[in-house]
Amino acid sequence: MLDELQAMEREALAAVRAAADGDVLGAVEATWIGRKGRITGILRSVGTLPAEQRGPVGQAANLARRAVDEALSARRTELLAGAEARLADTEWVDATLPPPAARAGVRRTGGTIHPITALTREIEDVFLSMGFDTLDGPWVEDDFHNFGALNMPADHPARDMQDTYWLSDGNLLRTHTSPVQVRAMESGAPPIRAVCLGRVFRHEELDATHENTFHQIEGFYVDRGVSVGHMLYVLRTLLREVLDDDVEVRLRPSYFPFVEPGFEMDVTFRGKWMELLGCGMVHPYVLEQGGIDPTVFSGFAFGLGIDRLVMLKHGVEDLRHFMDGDLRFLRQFGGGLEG
Ligand code: FA5
Repeated sequence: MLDELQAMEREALAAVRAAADGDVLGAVEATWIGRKGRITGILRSVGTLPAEQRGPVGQAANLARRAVDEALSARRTELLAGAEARLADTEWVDATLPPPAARAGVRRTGGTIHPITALTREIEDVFLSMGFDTLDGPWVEDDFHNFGALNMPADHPARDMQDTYWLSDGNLLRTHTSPVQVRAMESGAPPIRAVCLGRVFRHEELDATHENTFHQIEGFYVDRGVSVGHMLYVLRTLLREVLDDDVEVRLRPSYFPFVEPGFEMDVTFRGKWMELLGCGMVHPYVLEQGGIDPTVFSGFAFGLGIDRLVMLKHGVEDLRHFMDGDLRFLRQFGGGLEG
């Protein structure tokens, strides 16, 4: 029996060495040390042997089993390394070569940063440098955050100023970024100094300065002793950083239910005034809705149309160009990704 085991071990090891791939190795394993393997069979039969043979045969069968197992693992590693080496030989690329189209004389272009994205990032940088946080808010809003908490209860006429896309579940696509003010006040205590930049949606009549999907930046600062002076400083800094010096601006009183007093800021564009933003001191009711005591704290807020600022910056006469996806138009803005 011991001789037979030795012969089996030799035969099994030769089969392992000769195996040329993983499938053959699997078959060799099954033949010799699998559940129904020949060496396994001997191990199972040890109990039926005469008592004096059990020890030596059991030990020899275990050793043979281990030797075959180790040889299988070593051969597997060897085959894998060989396969990887072959892959490296056949699939290598020279990453320093120009792409095939360029080699064939075809000019390939990469993408460009969209002008709205580029300005959004620029504005974020300006506010980060002034110590503001950037916040995000949901596009699908509820009535309370978009209107109610902003002092526009149901049936308030000011709701008509923002034609709303209502959803069948009673929620809506946010019509402005102002709900983020409320969310920020609900979740944090003053001082709160933050901006939110993002998409807003209105069921608008479209023209050169009105889109139905456009972008706003909401900025707000709530603390003790915040005044209109702070607001003007921040707005002036923003406009100075992103626009040319010669843009004329004017501030005029205006009405938004969520600020008191309220203003609008216009800029000159192509010889006419264009409304750029709404702003004012956060209404005491809104502070209360956000859980902030209006007898102790005050704040300013503003909401600016980013698309209109991009028009101004690049002298584009119609903001609808920005969203209609014409690559010939968008490529003019470069933005650093052109290939
Ligand atoms: C608001 O949306 C207020 N939430 C702004 C605000 C915030 C006021 C905080 C006070 C305090 P308004 O509807 O005016 O206000 O829009 C703000 C700016 O978004 C406008 O000045 C304009 O630049 C831009 N805007 C408004 N409607 C459109 C539109 N349809 N297309 C492109 N830009 C628009």
